[in-house]
Parts: sequence; structure tokens; C-alpha cells
Amino acid sequence: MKKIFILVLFSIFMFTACAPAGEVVASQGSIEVLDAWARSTADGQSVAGAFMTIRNTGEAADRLLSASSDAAGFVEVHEMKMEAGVMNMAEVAGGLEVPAGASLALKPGGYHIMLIDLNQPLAQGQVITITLEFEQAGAMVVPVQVVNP
Ligand SMILES: [Cu+2]
Repeated sequence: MKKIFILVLFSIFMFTACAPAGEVVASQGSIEVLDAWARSTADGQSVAGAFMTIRNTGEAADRLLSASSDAAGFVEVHEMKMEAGVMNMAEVAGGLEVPAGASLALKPGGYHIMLIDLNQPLAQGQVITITLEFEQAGAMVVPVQVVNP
């Protein structure tokens, strides 16, 4: 019994240890992308959110202009907003600025990458790629881990 309990504790610890924690998954020019993940989907679900931290190590601001992925028909940069007491999301107009020396978190409830018209359901453990197009750093391919949070 005690052994099982320890095993359970160990698995929980391992899961925590494997959870994204400041891991750089792509970098180009002054832009680093950390902890990129997307939410797994149910059958018939045609959209999914992808999240990550974008860090600008440079001395000039950069801007995420657009995104694309071969996992989805099209991809938009979205923002969640409360409007008249209702949570809504909309495409960020004019791209998303990443100030010099700053990190920008794309996370549930805030900015996110929206995969629309998925080609197939996203399954936990799968890795998809999203190409981010930055004004300064150019196009960069980001591996995105699919998880079931
Ligand atoms: Cu969205």
C-alpha cells in the first residue's frame, strides 16, 4: 500500500517536473519562444488554442504579425476580452507587440494563437508546428506540444 502511495506521489512529481517551465523551444534573431503548448481537442472540435511565452532579448521592439500551421486551415492571433460581462475573443488588430527586453505570455484567458479549421483532432502527446511571422525576426517554426491540461 505504501509503495503504491509513493508511486502515485512520484508520478505527480514527474508530471510537474515535465510541465513546461521556461524551456526555449525555438529561437531566431532576438526572439525566443518558450513553453509552447496547445490544448487537445475532442472529435468534431474544429478549433484549438495554442499558448506560449515570447521573449524579446533584443534592444528593439518586435511584432508578431501572423501565424500559420499545417495542422489548421488558418491561424489567428487572438485576445480574450470581457465585453458587457461576456468573455469574447477577437483577432488582435495590427499584430502583437513584444517590447524590447520583455516577455509576453500567451495563456488561457488572454492572448493566444487560435488554430481554426483543424485538419484533424489534436491528440495529447502529439507535436504540431506553428510558424510565427515577426516583423523583425521573420518567420520562425515553433514545435508545439499537444497536452490535455
Ligand atoms: Cu481565440
